[in-house]
Amino acid sequence: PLALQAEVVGPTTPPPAPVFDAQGEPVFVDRADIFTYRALDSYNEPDFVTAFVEAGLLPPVEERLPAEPLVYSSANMTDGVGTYGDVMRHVIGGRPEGWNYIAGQSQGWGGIDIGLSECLTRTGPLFMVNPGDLAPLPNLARSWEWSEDGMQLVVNLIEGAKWSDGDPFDADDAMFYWDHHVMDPEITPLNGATQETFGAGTTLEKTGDYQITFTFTTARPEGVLYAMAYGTFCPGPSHILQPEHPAFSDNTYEEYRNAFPPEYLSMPVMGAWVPVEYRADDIVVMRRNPYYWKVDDAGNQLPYLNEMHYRLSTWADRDVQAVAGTGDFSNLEQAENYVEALRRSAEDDAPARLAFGPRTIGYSLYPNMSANGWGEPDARGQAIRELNRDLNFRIGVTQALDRVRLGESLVRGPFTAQYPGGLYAGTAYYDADSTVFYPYSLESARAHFEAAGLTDTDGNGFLNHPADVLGGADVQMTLLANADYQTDRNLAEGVIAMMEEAGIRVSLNLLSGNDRDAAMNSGRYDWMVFRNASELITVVQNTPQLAATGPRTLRHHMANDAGELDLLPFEQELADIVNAVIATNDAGERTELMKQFQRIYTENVYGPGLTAYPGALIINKRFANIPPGAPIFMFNWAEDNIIRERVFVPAEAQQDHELHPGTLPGAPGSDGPITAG
Ligand code: BQZ
Repeated sequence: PLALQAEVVGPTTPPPAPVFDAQGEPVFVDRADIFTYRALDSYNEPDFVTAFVEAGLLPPVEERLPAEPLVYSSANMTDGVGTYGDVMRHVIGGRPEGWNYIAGQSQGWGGIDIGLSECLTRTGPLFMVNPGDLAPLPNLARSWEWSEDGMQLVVNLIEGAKWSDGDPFDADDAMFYWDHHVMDPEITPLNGATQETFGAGTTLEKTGDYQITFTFTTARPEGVLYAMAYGTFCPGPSHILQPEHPAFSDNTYEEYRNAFPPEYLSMPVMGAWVPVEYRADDIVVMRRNPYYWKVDDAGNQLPYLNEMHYRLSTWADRDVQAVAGTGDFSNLEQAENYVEALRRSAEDDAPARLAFGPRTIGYSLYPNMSANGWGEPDARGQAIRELNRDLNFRIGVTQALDRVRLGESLVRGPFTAQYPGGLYAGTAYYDADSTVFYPYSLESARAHFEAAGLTDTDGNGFLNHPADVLGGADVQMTLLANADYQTDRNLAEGVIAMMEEAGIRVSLNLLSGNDRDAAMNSGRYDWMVFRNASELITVVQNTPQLAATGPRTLRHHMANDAGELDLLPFEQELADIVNAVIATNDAGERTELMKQFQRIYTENVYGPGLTAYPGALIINKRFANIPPGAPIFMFNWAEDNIIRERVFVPAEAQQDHELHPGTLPGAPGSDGPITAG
């Protein structure tokens, strides 16, 4: 043991990150400065939409809007009241599985589902809200009220709003989502809502045509307002979905999930644009929703943009096209593309604006922590999971990672920082003194592997299991990674090379985004490289996902088929801390709890960090009303943060990109967009 200790390099606090300042400050406001709900004297719509009204195909605009629509204040819009027309041309690397978001289907990401699925509250734009007023924005829920004892929350939905096909939106839509999706263990909506997302034991009831009421088991769990935001409380159109749901039909769950393939056009949505065209591996086109329930304070029905394109390409192509001006928008998030994107954007004739934000893009390496059958591992996989649960093994893994080299393999310069894992440096709840960092040291890694029982017994350069495990075979792990991103591949390859130097053989399991998500959610992996989500940035968004607070909340440790979780003592401690964070509304207490969380998380190498770096928003210069300082990722992605329904192109800058000018969505499931004539 003495000799071993001599080789061990002990933990420290994390090394300071290179300074990299964000290039744009948000204009901070209170939530009520952004919008209110109220009736205006009159409303406007694009002329071509009026033609539909005149042809008897649509009711007049004031009848399509709720009595009190959501009214954006032009004082909060960078460029003020907009004009109608033009298109935002997105390019994405994902592929739509279909439109059944609440049954778990992906629409291809890149802002499609964010735009289609309106949610009870909204958090993307909170990057610009004064810290003193920080709480979710109303959205489909226009107000809420806590009972005196805090055990209930009455939620008032907007009244008189309609789905894009004219069907009323009401409490039945919210209840269908809750009763037959959140509460149905056979279904997981996209983005993973489960019962625990809203607090274990929480119930929801319809208490009016436009009112629902939560009942909790703890007093005033304010985090539920964040759970009501994207992506965990975004109801689907019950009038279309319910007849296909297994509880109301002969369909299997699989048939229900797949009942609305991408070819099914004009799926009813509450979002600003409706899918009207789909060509596999080519494009999804959306047209304005004539029933959209938001307006500006001059009475113009939103959105300003008539059309949205989602070119089905690659994520890397999104950067290239946005910089070149053939696409309009990109979250610059793959660090390999930074130098070229920066160079071109700095030129005077660059078509697009590029602005870096805070360092909130980060990757971690997650061990599958379940040893009781989740994902049905074979004997080899089971042996790896038991190693994953050994702290010495995890310390060995983290100390085998040279994070400086990993970061530089993506991009040189001041972008990447060594990331120990857990909360990100520079975010509200981060505390450096509570963050444990195990420095890179191959000797130390080997010593820890040895302490975990691994030695190279056959002299082939790779460590072997002890004789009583798999007959003392070489340790052989697989690493799951998303094939759709160059950065995910590069990091995975870097990890594999570094593990090999430490004597651990790793093979790469690269899957396309949708397949990666399926493998991840069903626990079919040993380790995975994962781009982190908003809980590690904000703490308040997706809080239950910070630890195993329920059977299916923590990505790398979910329950087996019997619903059992085999949490280690430190995992239980983390779950208890996160539950305490959820239960308290005392800011000071939450800060203290999150320090404990960070210490236990990083000390135990729950998910070793790889690298963290800033992302940049690239938007074509013709667009107006882009709020300054919008981060590409914080409470949500920039597609939500910039409030696309308020974005417009000034008349003189408009271009000719509409593929279906003059049209509106047709009937649900029909052939495509229709004209008034
Ligand atoms: C942003 C985002 C909008 C999902 C997805 C994708 C999926 C994950 C994640 C990002 C893409 C873009 O991210 O990379 O910049 O446009 O869509 O949703 O990585 O595979 O499952 O969580 O949001």
